[in-house]
Amino acid sequence: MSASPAPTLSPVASSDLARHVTEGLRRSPKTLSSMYFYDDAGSELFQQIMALPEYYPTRTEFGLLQAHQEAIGRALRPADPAEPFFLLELGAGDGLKTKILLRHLLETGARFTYVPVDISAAALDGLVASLQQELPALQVEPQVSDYSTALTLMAARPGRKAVLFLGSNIGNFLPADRHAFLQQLTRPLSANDRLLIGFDLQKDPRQIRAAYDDAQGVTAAFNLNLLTRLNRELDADFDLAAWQHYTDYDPLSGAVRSFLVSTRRQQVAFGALQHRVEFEAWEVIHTENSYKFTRHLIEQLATDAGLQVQHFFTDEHDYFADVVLAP
Ligand code: AVJ
Repeated sequence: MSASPAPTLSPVASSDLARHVTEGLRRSPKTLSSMYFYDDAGSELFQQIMALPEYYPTRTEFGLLQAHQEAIGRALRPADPAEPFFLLELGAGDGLKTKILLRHLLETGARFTYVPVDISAAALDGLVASLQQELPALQVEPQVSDYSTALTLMAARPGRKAVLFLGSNIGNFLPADRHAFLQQLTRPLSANDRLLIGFDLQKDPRQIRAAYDDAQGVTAAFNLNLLTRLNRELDADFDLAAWQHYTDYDPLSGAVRSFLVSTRRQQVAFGALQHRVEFEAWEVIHTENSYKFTRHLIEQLATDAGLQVQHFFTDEHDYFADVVLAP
């Protein structure tokens, strides 16, 4: 439903792909960032992932926003209806989940401006067009920039800002980076502002693992598409037949980790980088982290970032949480 997350406050421009790959494949273990999954083909595959029977997060968060729209709307909007009100969304994607809240706020007479933020102008164009169709009364100010710039610009304007970061995109950060991200996010905000963050919760480990290793192989194709992208954009010669998707879930750390596994010893040439990379048989490239949270971890994270948990909304199975935070 909602597409491409940019798991950093200042996403690296695509021209920096070469530098990122050079650096990441020199490391041990070799690493590539999940933010490069989302080229056109990758974004299309992510749309398919969200519709998979095993991939519960999107439809769970959708249902939970629907069930709690009134309470969430009340928690986000200013008490004084005359106060300017900006709803910022970081990584809005197709906005399917956000439309629930937007529609509800419009129907209850809230006056506000929706500010979807994305580094991709194309992604925002699509969203704005669909909003004009479906919610013609909505005031939209799309913002093509990194998250940090958008927040700083908006902070200078008077009124309540409610910042949405849905879909458990926060799970892509390593714990230390997650803390830094939240601190940067919070710095430009004032005590009158609010955050609404989506967290996927820890649950049956088998259910979590299945969500990242679906029977139809769509998630595998999504992970492997990164190599297709490197073949195209960096003139690499990855033989896709010699690579496998592998994912595991560690219930102790709450981390789902995804890997691309080299099934044989091989060399890969990067035409654009003028160098080769060696892979041992069964060596892996670590491509993604998708952390799962507990209520306790979320409260700890909030405290560490100087935030207060105001509301903790969950679905009936406690699969997912949308949390309202205040500085
Ligand atoms: C969009 C980052 C929340 O980690 O669950 C889905 C991406 N990766 N299947 C996630 C993803 C593999 C997704 N996020």
